[in-house]
Amino acid sequence: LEMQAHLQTALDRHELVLHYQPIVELDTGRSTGVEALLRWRHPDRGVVPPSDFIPIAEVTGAIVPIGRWVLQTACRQIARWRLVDPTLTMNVNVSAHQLRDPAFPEDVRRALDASGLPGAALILEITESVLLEDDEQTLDSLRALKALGVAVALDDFGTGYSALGYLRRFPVDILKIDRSFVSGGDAGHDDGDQLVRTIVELGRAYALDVVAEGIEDEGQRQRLVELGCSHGQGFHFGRPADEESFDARLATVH
Ligand code: G
Ligand code: G
Ligand code: MN
Ligand code: NA
Repeated sequence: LEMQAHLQTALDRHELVLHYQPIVELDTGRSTGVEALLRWRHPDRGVVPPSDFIPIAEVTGAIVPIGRWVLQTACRQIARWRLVDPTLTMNVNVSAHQLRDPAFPEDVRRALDASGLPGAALILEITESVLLEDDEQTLDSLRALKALGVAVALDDFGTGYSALGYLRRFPVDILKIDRSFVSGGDAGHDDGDQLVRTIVELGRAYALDVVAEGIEDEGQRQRLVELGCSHGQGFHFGRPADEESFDARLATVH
């Protein structure tokens, strides 16, 4: 309860920060963009991970102003990095609550406009469970986002129902293979490999990009390349870190 009250003021007190994790081309290691990951620098508890406070923010509705701040901040940041490499993209995680808000596509448009960005600079990550609710408002919002040129990625893909029908009904552009099949319990086993293969095939069939999450070592990178996966992220390429960290990475390759 104390955390709940605190969350309302966290934004005003500048306690929320975004960390960024590179997303790379698996064969060259070149960064194609970053995923923004929210952190709360709590005055007493230290850094609180989103899994500990996003669920609370969803219940209280604080996720709406927080989500707006995340979008604005992430857009401003990628606009700066695109001065160095104009092809870079920004992935932002979006919760079900945000997507059900009819004002959400307009929030996205405003954030893009404020930073002078084309929609193509932004990728929104949603989970399959959002689509399984099969809500008309969600479909409307996804269509409006598509009209802006914004791409949609299915996060943690492979852990839910993965009903193919949803891939046809909803405008989705990218599948992010859940890390449990990459470096988790199923990784390196036939099951994990077969699932990666299946998702890569699915990507080909539906013209979707595929990104592997949770790549932690060179062996996993090589295996994913063999399985036909083009892009990935994970501790092997870079942990989520503050903006200076990605500044430095860009400076060394440009
Ligand atoms: O960084 P970490 O592993 O703690 O992230 C845990 C989860 O929090 C991730 O699944 C991610 O989707 C979610 N998350 C991270 N940042 C944001 C954000 O800005 N908004 C929302 N809605 N979820 C986020
Ligand atoms: O659910 P989502 O995919 O948005 O969550 C991303 C989370 O995964 C981030 O919080 C990040 O800290 C974590 N993560 C990123 N790369 C790796 C990795 O290589 N290994 C593990 N175990 N976690 C990772
Ligand atoms: Mn994500
Ligand atoms: Na994930």
